[in-house]
Amino acid sequence: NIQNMKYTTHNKIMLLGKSGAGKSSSGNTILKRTAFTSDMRLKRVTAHCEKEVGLVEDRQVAIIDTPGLFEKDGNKDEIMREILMRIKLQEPGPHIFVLVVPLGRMTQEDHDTNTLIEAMFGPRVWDYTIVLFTHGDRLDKKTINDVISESDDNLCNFIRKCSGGFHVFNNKTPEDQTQVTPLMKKIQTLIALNGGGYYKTELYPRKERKIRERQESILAEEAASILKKEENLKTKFEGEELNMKMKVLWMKEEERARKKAENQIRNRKVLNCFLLVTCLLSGSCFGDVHFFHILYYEGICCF
Ligand SMILES: Nc1nc2c(ncn2[C@@H]2O[C@H](COP(=O)(O)OP(=O)(O)O)[C@@H](O)[C@H]2O)c(=O)[nH]1
Ligand SMILES: [Mg+2]
Repeated sequence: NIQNMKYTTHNKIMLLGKSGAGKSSSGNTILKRTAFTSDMRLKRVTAHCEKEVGLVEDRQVAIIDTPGLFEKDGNKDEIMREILMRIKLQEPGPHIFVLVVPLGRMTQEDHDTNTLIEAMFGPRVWDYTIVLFTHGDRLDKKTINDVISESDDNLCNFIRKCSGGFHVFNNKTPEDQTQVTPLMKKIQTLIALNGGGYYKTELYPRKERKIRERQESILAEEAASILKKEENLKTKFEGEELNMKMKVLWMKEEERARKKAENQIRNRKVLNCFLLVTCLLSGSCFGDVHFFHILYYEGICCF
């Protein structure tokens, strides 16, 4: 119950969007400090997901900054895997996705970014999404509503899909907290609309769901040995240091379990393809409904 209390007061927000959109800067504006590196010239743009916490209007908020989905020299699949892997099984997933988009016309790259996000998290992702426009300084004398009402159908249709609506930030004036307050209100409304829940395993696409379920079984099978490692840490450390060591232990165990789950699923797929081809070639199992049934329901069929 203590855990539940912690989770209900703690809002976890994941920033998504293409590189250079203003994710790190927006994270900094929300947290009122330079929590994430955002200077593009340093070439130290976000390569891994980073989590930072802070108090925003008396509410504990955790922000996860992610690598841009169109990072130069970045491998798209690797970035997607990095983002998915950072959403731990042992902690609740994000309550909200904030899709960061620089103000302007919707480009093909924006469209492709949205396709990637949906492929990664599944079609329900938009129920948990707020669009955050950056470069509010470009608005001049217009309001964001003026810009949206004048914009093309693509953008309007896309915003319509996102249950949290939209908001605008000028990250050049991060001290202006009057822009953060309405965003936090929109986030609270959307969290309420989703029943206070976070983005959970059931909402992911089939492949990711399978990996997560398998990963959970692996962790359950290995619970005794992980418990032993925890006990060992408890004899050596205490307080905050113990907490840190435990977190690192779980991070490593989860990553190991994920790799194992991915390998098991891949191997089973290969094996089943092999069995299927063998069967078809020998002609022995035509009409063997049971065999196809197993393949289909295991979700490992490759046709
Ligand atoms: N003028 C202006 N520049 C911004 C704004 N938000 C971000 N930037 C700049 O855009 C660049 C990319 O921002 P960054 O936060 O690193 O983008 P990320 O790759 O999505 O994390 C940086 O040089 C920022 O200073 C904004 O609202 N207005
Ligand atoms: Mg960044």
